[in-house]
Amino acid sequence: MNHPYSPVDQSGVVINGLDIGSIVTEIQSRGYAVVEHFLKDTEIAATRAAFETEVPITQMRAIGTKTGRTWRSHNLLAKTRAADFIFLDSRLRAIIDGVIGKYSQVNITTMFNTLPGETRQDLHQDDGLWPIPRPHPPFLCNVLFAFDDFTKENGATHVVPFSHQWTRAIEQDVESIQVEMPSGSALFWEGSLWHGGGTNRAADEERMGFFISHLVSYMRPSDLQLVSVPRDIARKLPHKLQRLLGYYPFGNGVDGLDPIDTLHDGVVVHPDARTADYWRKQNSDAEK
Ligand SMILES: O=C(O)CCC(=O)C(=O)O
Repeated sequence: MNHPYSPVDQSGVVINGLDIGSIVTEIQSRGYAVVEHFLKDTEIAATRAAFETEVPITQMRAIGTKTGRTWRSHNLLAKTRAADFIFLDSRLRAIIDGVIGKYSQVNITTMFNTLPGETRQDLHQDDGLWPIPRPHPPFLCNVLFAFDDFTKENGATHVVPFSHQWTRAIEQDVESIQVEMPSGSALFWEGSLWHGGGTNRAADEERMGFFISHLVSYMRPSDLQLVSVPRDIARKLPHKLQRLLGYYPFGNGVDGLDPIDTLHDGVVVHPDARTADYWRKQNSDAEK
């Protein structure tokens, strides 16, 4: 019998006309799969409007670029309710279940907007954050929704097919392909796949995407310390013991903040983050 936390066999499963089993097989074998028309135009428009007005953005630099021309906003589930329906979409859930198991958890939520002039990201592996020797079972499954058309011109994501099975260190000069896809498409990949955003050479086209990373449920304490120890107790513990409970800055922490600061002040949105209109004005002032 399969372990309850293992990937679910989705062969033959079809949801709303989408062949989930084939997509899972494609992700497992090639490392990625594209589903066009995953989101409707109306859904994209509504979510984009919320991302533009409700979601404070930090100008965090993309991996391997120093231009400041990628806007990023993490911690979206704390910032807007506009995308909840996407997380809960039964097709999305079934694909993730098929790749990493049905008790997965949200790892990262990011809205990003790659502006004209952004340079190419380094190829990277999203599961490289964990020092786990390769090959290993898949433990991350990620999806990137295209809000704008992704084209070679505006920097469509580079992927290296089959690289999720490779055990060697990433080579930046390896041949890659750019995944061009129309707005509303979903690009899924297994966390070991070598990939990265491309150069945005377009004169005036932004490339907005919405990224959700899923992690297996079992990479966490069996007694969930962060929830089990009430915060008013945790706040009074020695610093080292707070770290041991899980209040440590791993990855992006809490919107780029140290979780131990959030434990004390409750702040979950980076104080430098501003909504898109602020950054648009900054950019246009800088161009004058
Ligand atoms: O820009 C893209 O298409 C991919 C983004 C990405 O992989 C990242 O920011 O880590």
